[in-house]
Formats: sequence, structure tokens, C-alpha cells
Amino acid sequence: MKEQTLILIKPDGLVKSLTGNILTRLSETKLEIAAAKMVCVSPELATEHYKHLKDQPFFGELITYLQGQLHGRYKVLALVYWGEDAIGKVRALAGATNPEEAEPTSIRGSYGRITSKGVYENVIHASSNAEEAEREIKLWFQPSEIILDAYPVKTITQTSVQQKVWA
Ligand code: IDP
Ligand code: MG
Repeated sequence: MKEQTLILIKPDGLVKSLTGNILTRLSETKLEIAAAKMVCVSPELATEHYKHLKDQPFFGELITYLQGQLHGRYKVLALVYWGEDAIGKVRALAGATNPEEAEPTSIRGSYGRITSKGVYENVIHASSNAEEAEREIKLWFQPSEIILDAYPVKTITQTSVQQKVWA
């Protein structure tokens, strides 16, 4: 089944200059890139993204990690990949959540680590199922930023919206 999945190259992946390596690994899947952008992650966005983990003891550290506060690099690269079995293929390539348990040749096994504070710095995020992918893609991207109709859309007219345009 054709499907889409959200991938984030987390701040540790960016700081370690792993973007090229990770995109090369992802190209092995033959999936298509449907969207890509750099995002400065607000506390609200990080908290919403990881809301299913809010009761975990590592939640606070995880939110600061995704925002880039542990790495002094306050952004992530957000991507949507599309194609046959996209979610499973990317998860398999990413490897297990715990980088020490991840297959050594997986992305997380190759590049991840556990910090002395116990955070799993595992360089990428990948949606784990179709429901999560839909929630996450809608959280990180607007329909106009994705090169396919990922999910149903509607058109609205806004009159008093302020936005930056080229001067
Ligand atoms: P996933 O990223 O493989 O889907 P989740 O359980 O959704 O794993 O956890 C989200 C993120 O939270 C992980 O990628 C990792 O950075 C962090 N994390 C998950 N479990 C732990 C843990 O037990 N200790 C420290 N960090 C964790
Ligand atoms: Mg997850």
C-alpha cells in the first residue's frame, strides 16, 4: 500500500553533519520525497509531537533535545516520504528506539548514543504507524507544503491574515 511517513533529522543528526548520510541511507528505500523543510521547534510543537510520552521520566529532557537545546542547533529537518510501505521501510532503516539495541547497520545503530543524562539521542524520528503518520504530518506540514494530496483538504478564504512576503 502506498503511504506517507514523517521523518525528522533531529538536532544531533544536524550537529554531527549526518544529513547527507541519512538521506543517502533513506534513498535505499526508493521512496519519494514529498516534502522537506527546516523547522525551528517551539516548546509547543515539541510537546505536541511527543505528547504520548508526557508521563515518562525523560519527557522534559526529550523536549529540550528536540528543540536543539542540548546541541545549540535550534532546528530540525522535517521530511515526508511517500511510497509503497513507506512507514515500515523507514522504521526498519531507522532501527530500534534505543540506539544501543538498534541493529548496528541501521541509522540509529550507526549514529545514535545514550547521553549521560539518559536521553536516547537517536538522530532521526520516523512515524511508527499510519495513524501516527497522519497526526504528525498534519502537525508539521500544511497541505500546500506537500507535493501530493496526502490527506483530504478543504479550501478556506482568510481576509485578515498577516504574513511575510518578499519586499
Ligand atoms: P521512536 O522514536 O522509536 O518511535 P518513542 O517511544 O516514540 O520511540 O520515543 C520517542 C523518543 O523518545 C525516542 O526516539 C527517544 O529519543 C526518546 N526515548 C524513548 N524511550 C526512551 C527511554 O526509555 N529513555 C530515554 N529516551 C527515550
Ligand atoms: Mg514514536
